[in-house]
Amino acid sequence: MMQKGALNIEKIREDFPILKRKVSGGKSLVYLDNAATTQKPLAVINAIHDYYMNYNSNIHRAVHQLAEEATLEFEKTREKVAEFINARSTEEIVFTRNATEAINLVAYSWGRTNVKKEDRIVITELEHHSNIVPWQILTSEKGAKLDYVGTDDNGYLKLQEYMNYLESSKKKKVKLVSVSHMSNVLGTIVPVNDMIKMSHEKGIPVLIDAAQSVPHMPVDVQKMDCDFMAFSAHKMLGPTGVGILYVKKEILEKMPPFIGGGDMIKEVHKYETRYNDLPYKFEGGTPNIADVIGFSAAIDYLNKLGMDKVREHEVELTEYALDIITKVKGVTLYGPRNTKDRGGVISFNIGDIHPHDLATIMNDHGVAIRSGHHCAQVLMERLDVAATSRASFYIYNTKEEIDIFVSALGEARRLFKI
Ligand code: C6P
Repeated sequence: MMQKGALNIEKIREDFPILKRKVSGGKSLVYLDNAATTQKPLAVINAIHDYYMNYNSNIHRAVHQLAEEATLEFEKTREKVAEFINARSTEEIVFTRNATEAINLVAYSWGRTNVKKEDRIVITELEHHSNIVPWQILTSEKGAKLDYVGTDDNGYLKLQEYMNYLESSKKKKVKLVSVSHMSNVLGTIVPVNDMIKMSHEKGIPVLIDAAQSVPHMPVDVQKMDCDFMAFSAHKMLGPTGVGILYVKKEILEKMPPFIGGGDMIKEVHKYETRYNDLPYKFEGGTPNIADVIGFSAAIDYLNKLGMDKVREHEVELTEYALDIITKVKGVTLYGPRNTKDRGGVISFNIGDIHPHDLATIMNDHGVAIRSGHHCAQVLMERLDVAATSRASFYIYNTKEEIDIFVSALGEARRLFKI
């Protein structure tokens, strides 16, 4: 279907072979689980195929032609990532396995050096487990404490609480703020620019979990001025197994290594090692070469569309979806209503239908949504629910697909007599 708005969806869909497949006994696939992972365009699949077919080799080591070609392509991705988020240099871009590992790297390396007994780390009730558990591990090891900024009933952060934590930072010794840019459950876009400014006024560094923002809107780390940022390639058309950690160079220079081994060293002697330059010091062992190279094609694809257009398309879809879902009897919606403050993620419950039952009925209609706690159990407790259903959109989704999704919701209501 030709969308009126920002992107040529019909053309985009041609690039995603998986969208042509049938599921659940011949139904067209309606893929609305993009916050979990996105589908991959042919360009990404082909780039990985090309690497294995034509220049498979380890990188940064040998001088033979294949190794040089692989190293070149791998490092090209780093340049593209730096450009995509406007980092000052490629030295600030560390490849990890995923956003989770990127946050753990900071907790392990920076955290273990800088966080001491009685110190505080400020996070929020919106966080994914990846931005909670590493800090729990660190604070329990160090005898430090975690503080949670609460959320109001509309899914916004309570900024006064945040300010209170910062105000009392002298007494409480806040060492780090770590916050999600966009909630994977509520869709809330957090005002990180203001929060970073406030935190920096107190000399406190900030980590941004951008797993749900970098794939969906323009993000500029220099404008934002965050100190650390983590995100995953697989949520932005790229392959699984590639995460990105951005760290300001002056901070990364002072961080001890995370994983010791090959490639992260300059010289190793019996009892001492000289570490490699940035960012290689943080990339011990053979990395995920094929998928980093595949990620390059994903960045090219998004750049061609334009991230402002990606955001515009998702706003249009979200507005459309919110408008009709609100009218479905028995629906409870979570998160901000105003699309200016939220991304293309819609969490909801219908009557007392268990989200897993609902997702199963959706599946019978070919509609893939996620149900459960979404790795955000602290937020589930705050919402006072065990689970929600969640539909999440991306560049290839259409209003027609949202109609199919909503009509399947109607079917579920009829089945459960709601
Ligand atoms: N959220 C979801 O369905 P990884 O798994 O490391 O690539 O990403 C972790 C992560 C971190 N922060 C946020 C805000 C996230 O949404 C995620 C991943 C997926 O919501 C899988 S649980």
